[in-house]
Amino acid sequence: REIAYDPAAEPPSLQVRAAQVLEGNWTGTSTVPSRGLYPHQWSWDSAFIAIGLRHLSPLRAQTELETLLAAQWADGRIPHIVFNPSVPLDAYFPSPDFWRSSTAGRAAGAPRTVQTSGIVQPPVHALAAWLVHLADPGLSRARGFLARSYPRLAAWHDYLLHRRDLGGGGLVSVVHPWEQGMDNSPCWDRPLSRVAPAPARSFRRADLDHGAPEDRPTDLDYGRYVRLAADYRDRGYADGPGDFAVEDPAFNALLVSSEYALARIAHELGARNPARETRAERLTAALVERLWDPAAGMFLCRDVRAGELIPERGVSGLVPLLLPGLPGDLAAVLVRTLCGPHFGLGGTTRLVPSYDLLGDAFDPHRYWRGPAWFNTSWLLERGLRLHGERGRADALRKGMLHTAGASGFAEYVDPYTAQACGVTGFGWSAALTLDLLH
Ligand code: 9YW
Repeated sequence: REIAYDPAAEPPSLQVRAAQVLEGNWTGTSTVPSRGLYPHQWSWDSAFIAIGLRHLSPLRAQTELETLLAAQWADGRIPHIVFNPSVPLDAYFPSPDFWRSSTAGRAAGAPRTVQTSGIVQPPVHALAAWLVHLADPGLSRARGFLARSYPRLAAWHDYLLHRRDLGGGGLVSVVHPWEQGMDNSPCWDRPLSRVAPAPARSFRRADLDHGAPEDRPTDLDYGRYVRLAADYRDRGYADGPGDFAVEDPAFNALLVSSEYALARIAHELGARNPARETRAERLTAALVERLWDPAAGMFLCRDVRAGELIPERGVSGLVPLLLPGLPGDLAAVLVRTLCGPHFGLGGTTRLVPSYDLLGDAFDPHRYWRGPAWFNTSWLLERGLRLHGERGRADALRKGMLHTAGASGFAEYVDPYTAQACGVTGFGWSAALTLDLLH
């Protein structure tokens, strides 16, 4: 008896499932992180998404970044959210009527035609643009993709380096936990404790319509996020000393990576700019000087207002492993910390937890207070590979691919059990899976 081949009986491959997530989250001009929870365009999500999308459609990946860059402010900042006008106002909080970019952000040069937030997110964009270009250089050249993106990316980096060096030591400060992208990391608890929260009744959280409250930030966290953002808005989004200013290792390391990428882009365009490489090296040196903590065996965040390092081990302090210019002895210590008891990689964990397994504030389910995320694991996989740790990089890659499929491309997972937390069908979880498969 012949057994008929029935393709429908075959479960779709991981690659096909990841592509389906990106297809479902595509709006025509960009990709939402999540249809329900995050129905607009987010800045660093789009950069990670473009890195995966380039394997499916280099054109869509270019478009993703171009849509984001089109919302850039005249002062150079790339906003952390670009709002989709067809999504109802109450679908996400804080909505455009909170940020009021086109009025409150007028002096800072907010665009008139699109509504955006007024804060920023980590600068992964030049790195993404370079990787997207490499996926199809012919198409990229024919469309002038790099030629059109380069001035915008350069202005973005200039904004960060000139307007955001609030500590005066050559590093960029974030002025809101949402800017760094790891919203409720225990690293922010101390600097945030100085911020008077906005009353809970003064706003309505839309995130709780989609996520379990015990997987999300608390109302007190949100009160402080709202206060900081409203104060910034009421100052016309002008940069200067505020209540919250933190130098973060991941944010600055991503800027260094993107500076190297920008140097390659300049070279490709025939506009060689050696100053860029020097800038990346200077930033790496400042990172080591200001944020390295030998006792912790990793980088820590600096509370600029208090003038001290914050004694909490967050995954952000491992991300500088990504840097080619990192002194070799520091890279070796970082790998030891990553694989030691605080992060457990290869021992108790298969993906990198967002926070110290042994820390007092550790919680395996609450957002950035312990769960493992795909973007940070992807960055560390690259870092391990760069520093010759091939076996560990391969194991992390394998753990990520397995977990991505088993969790339905979860937003984040319990670092011990890999149980899915937050939403599924999450944009960068699917995109970075695709990237690892190539
Ligand atoms: C928010 C979209 C964003 C990510 C952040 C993550 C979360 C909450 O979702 O932010 O309302 O912006 O912490 O890193 O970019 O996926």
